[in-house]
Amino acid sequence: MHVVATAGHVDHGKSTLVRALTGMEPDRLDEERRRGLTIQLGYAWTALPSGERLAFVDVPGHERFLATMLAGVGPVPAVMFVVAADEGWMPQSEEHLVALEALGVRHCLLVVTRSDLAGPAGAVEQARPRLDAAGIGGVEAVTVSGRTGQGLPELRQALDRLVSGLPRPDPAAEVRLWVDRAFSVTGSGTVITGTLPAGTVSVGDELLLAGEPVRVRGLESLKEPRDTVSGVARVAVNLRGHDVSGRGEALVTPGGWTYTDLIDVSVRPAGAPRHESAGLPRRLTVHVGSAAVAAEARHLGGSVVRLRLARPLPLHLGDVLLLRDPGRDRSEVRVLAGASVLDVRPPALGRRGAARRRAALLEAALLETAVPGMAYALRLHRLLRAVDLRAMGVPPDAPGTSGEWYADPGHWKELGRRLVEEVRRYAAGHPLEPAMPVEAARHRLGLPDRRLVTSLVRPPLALHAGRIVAGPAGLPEPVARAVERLRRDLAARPFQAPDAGRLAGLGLGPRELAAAERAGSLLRVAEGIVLLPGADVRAAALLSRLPQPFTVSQARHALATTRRVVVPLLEHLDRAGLTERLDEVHRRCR
Ligand SMILES: Nc1nc2c(ncn2[C@@H]2O[C@H](COP(=O)(O)OP(=O)(O)OP(=O)(O)O)[C@@H](O)[C@H]2O)c(=O)[nH]1
Ligand SMILES: [Mg+2]
Repeated sequence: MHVVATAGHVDHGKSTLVRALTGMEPDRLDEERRRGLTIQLGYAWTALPSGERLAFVDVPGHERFLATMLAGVGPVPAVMFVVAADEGWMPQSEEHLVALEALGVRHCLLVVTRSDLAGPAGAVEQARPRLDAAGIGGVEAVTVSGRTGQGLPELRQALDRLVSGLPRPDPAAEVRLWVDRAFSVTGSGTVITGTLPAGTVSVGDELLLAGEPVRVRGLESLKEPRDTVSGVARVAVNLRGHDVSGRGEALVTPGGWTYTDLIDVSVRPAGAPRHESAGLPRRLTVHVGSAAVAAEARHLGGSVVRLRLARPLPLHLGDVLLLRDPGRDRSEVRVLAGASVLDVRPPALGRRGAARRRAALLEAALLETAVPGMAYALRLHRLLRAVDLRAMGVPPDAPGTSGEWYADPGHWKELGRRLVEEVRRYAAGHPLEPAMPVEAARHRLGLPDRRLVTSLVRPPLALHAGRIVAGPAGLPEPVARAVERLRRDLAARPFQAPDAGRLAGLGLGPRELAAAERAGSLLRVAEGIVLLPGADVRAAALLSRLPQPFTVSQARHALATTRRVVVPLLEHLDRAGLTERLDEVHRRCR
């Protein structure tokens, strides 16, 4: 099924056409029929010659009902633009066009109606250049009369061509159903209706409405009960657990959207050149989907504007908004601009110049990466969890940098570099325990999760018992790796120095070991006997628990090692002044 909205000047014959095409009455209110004027959105549907079903959202043309028109068009991907042959292009034709331009609507059919009253040529001539200017150029034009029915078969064919060219929405997309009507039905709770642009809603689903959990009790599409409906579709949803709420709320997948009242957007003035130099007023109305929300605008720089919304809305990066001046003189076009969402979680702006820097960052990110995309989101936020990316509308499709965390590649590299620096600085400041606790490193780098720190540890850094040691700086990669392997052996058995065979196997000769020692990643107690830095202090601490004085053999047992290691180690401790040799066999700790 497909959904198409109408657009066009008041009284140009939109509802008459919808009625003629569907046999259904889009103007349901008595007042509408009495005044011959659409006030509320109207809904009607038909089957096209191809068999495809097409639903219309019929909008009012009167300028006073622009907000209603926007609520109808907002969630709909395609438009039937109606111009009366006898009147031609009129102010609300222009206003609706500017709105479509701002909303980025690209799929359109031009219908010149009331052709029983005048020839269509003039209207087509006026409309064409306007549509071209709004970026909806090259659309098909059809001439009809809603009164005589002339041209209606051709219009049906043209509608079939229009909908067959529409992009296929993803049935697995996150649901966001903007409510255009809500009412309570005695005995069965609340019913909301809307245009589902993509995704799937099923009976039993647990969704959020205005941020509150609700359960889908029943579903209808085009008045038929359904268990499940995928977009694009008109749907009526019977909800459990919510009071009737009005137009402009959205029924959404939990976790699928970011509820936010602060956004940074990129603004494209609509209907240029009229507004090119006008700038934006401070107070605006923001339209998205069927919502109309008051907002305060702050120009940050370039095309970037920060909007504070009067209430939070469920948004994604890349969402298209329409900005309207709520208080302008009626004679002016009141749609000011289209805007696309650049950030749904913008940071607070502090000192002078912060706004300009922020705008520059957003514009630079825009140049380098596509919005909305994961790379773009990470460029802005540097580190995000999978759940954050999903809520921003850029769900990850690959494993994270570190568990659920995703990092901007440039930022991650920089963090790795800074960690080496921090660990070296820490080691210099703590000669007796040079290994830096992971938590201290997390704090220094300002990271939100310890796991990020451990993922950053790679040669020349290494992890031992919750601490990070700085390994050889500038060692050739194979040597650094071999040293790292040794360090892992030693972490488990700190006084069992590797034997000559193991060292040879790892390709660590005297030169490599000397370099590793210089870099502070190994301790050489004698030629060919290497331990971890700090092993000597640790050995002395263990030996001090023995009855004093102690023998070489007692030391060997206490340190769980061999004579080959313990003799040179004790001599090293003597030299370091940690132990003192009393005679041929006895030593004591100092
Ligand atoms: N002669 C003639 N009259 C038409 C035709 N289409 C509509 N009308 C008349 O034009 C008037 C307005 O028609 P509507 O269909 O209500 O116009 P609309 O565009 O829906 O108006 P709004 O919803 O208020 O913007 C009505 O009196 C219709 O009978 C047509 O093709 N030929
Ligand atoms: Mg109408």
